[in-house]
Amino acid sequence: MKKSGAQLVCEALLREGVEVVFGIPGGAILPLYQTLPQYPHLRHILTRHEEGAAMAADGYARVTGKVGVCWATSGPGATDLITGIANAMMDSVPVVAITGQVSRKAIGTDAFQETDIIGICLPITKHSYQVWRAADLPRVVKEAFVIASTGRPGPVLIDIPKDVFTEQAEAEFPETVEIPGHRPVLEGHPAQLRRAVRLIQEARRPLILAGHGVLISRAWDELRAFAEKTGIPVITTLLGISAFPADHVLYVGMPGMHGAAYASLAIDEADLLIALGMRFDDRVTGNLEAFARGAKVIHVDIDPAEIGKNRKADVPIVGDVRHVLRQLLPIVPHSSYPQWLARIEQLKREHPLRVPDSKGLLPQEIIEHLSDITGGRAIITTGVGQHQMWAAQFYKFVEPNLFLTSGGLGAMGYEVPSAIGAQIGRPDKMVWSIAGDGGFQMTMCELATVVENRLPIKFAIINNRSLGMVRQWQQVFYQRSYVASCYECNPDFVKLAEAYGIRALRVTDRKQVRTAIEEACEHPGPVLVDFLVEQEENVYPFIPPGMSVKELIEDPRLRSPQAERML
Ligand SMILES: Cc1ncc(C[n+]2csc(CCOP(=O)(O)OP(=O)(O)O)c2C)c(N)n1
Repeated sequence: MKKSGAQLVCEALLREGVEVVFGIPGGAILPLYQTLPQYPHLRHILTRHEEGAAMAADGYARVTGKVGVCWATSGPGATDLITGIANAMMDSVPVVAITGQVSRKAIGTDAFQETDIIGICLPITKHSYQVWRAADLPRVVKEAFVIASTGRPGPVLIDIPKDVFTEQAEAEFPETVEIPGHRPVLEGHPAQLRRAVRLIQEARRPLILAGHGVLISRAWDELRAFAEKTGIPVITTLLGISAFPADHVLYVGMPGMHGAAYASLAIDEADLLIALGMRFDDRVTGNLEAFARGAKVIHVDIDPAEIGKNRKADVPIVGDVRHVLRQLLPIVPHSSYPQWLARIEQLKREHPLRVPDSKGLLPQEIIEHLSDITGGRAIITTGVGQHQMWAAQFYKFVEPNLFLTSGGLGAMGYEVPSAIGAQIGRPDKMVWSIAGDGGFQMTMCELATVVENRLPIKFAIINNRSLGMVRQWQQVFYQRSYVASCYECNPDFVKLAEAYGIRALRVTDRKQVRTAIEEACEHPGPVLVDFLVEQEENVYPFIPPGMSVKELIEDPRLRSPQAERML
């Protein structure tokens, strides 16, 4: 039986197990929209901006481990998806983005709302398709899902001309597809595994560096078993946070530019790094030449291109972290490193990460209370900036896969839409969006999406009336020359939330923090809390870009004459 291209797309998506699509309609994609009523099991979430649709699909994918789907019309609809697609690329998140395109005969004529979205997206997608025959749609959708979700995950774009949506075609839905050149290696090579075990046996001060790959491959149980059997302490990168429980004796913390000083110092003293699904990003390493000079490296990654890219690996292991850990578990020795752990404890005592004294309300204490009240079990999303770093430092995640943040791209505006995707993917979980007042204003139009879909998301605006991280850099590197970083005009976020029908509270004093958070947790619907915090608070510690742990600036209020010298 012949079907329209639009019907073929919907059926192919349902066959991939898709339950929800985020998007906004427009001329070129209208035939697909008008077909939706025939497919009631395909839930459509109408966002208020296409960036919101792409980032919600990303959040949904991260919490569920499934492919997130978003779509948009041609031209501006498609270009609005770009930040979300780039974000999924940088953080290896499986997303399929479908864009409507002008009709085939109009392509290349600068037609109304025509954009070469394939050309634009080439460097920020794993793969891109433009489909010229409706009959190809089932195979293309199948391939797109395979490419997005296997190997190192990432976004795939399918661009579909309007008249391909309406074309009638007879088509088969393939069960499997062959994609030339796409053969992800899952198992580690046995000889390399044996070499890794030998290095582990020789090490005196080993560390595990757990990255996003641990969460992507859902290897948190294996990681825990591996750490407990070998006795090796665990450091998590920003995107690896919540891959290992923060209350575990072997947990050290996050290293790097704004990581805990003791985590960076431990790396500096380590003699072996077991890097699992992480890529030695510059925010972790700082100056590569000075990074972990005394350490050998075992590097496990599913993407062979990552191994040796930034840091030479003594033992490269190409494979899926979960598979590799399962292979390693029976062959690694039972061990413990009491002296090494004692040294790390000493570093923690000497370089503490704690809320400094202050008269005014501090973001750090808000996050500590939030962590305490939610028991470290809420899903936390953030934007980018100071609040993101404080959330990473002060929220103690005790369950796996709870932290959603824009790590690679560093895209402000991620905090609200990713929370929408997360709450739809995990309706059983409490979701807190920790937002900067800057980033929140980039996608706050999605509050309407929250209300329309009855999502009980809680928003904590860390309101410093500024682009805090920029202001901090201006303070440190540009002698307090605050150009365009302090807001003279912010909306009244409480009234704004109320305008959307969201319950809202304002907190100006530390005495109100706990009750406000408790009230928000107890309320069955969405709640926004506007926390008015100190404007000039800084994130510490701070390793300036390109520098090493030797140049680490610590919070002058906590100690460190070195920090005072630098400020
Ligand atoms: C889309 C986007 N534009 C600009 C930046 C550069 N940038 C990084 S942090 C930051 C300030 C963020 O301010 P806010 O969201 O209020 O968070 P805060 O740092 O105050 O916690 C800016 C402008 C960015 N990361 N993303």
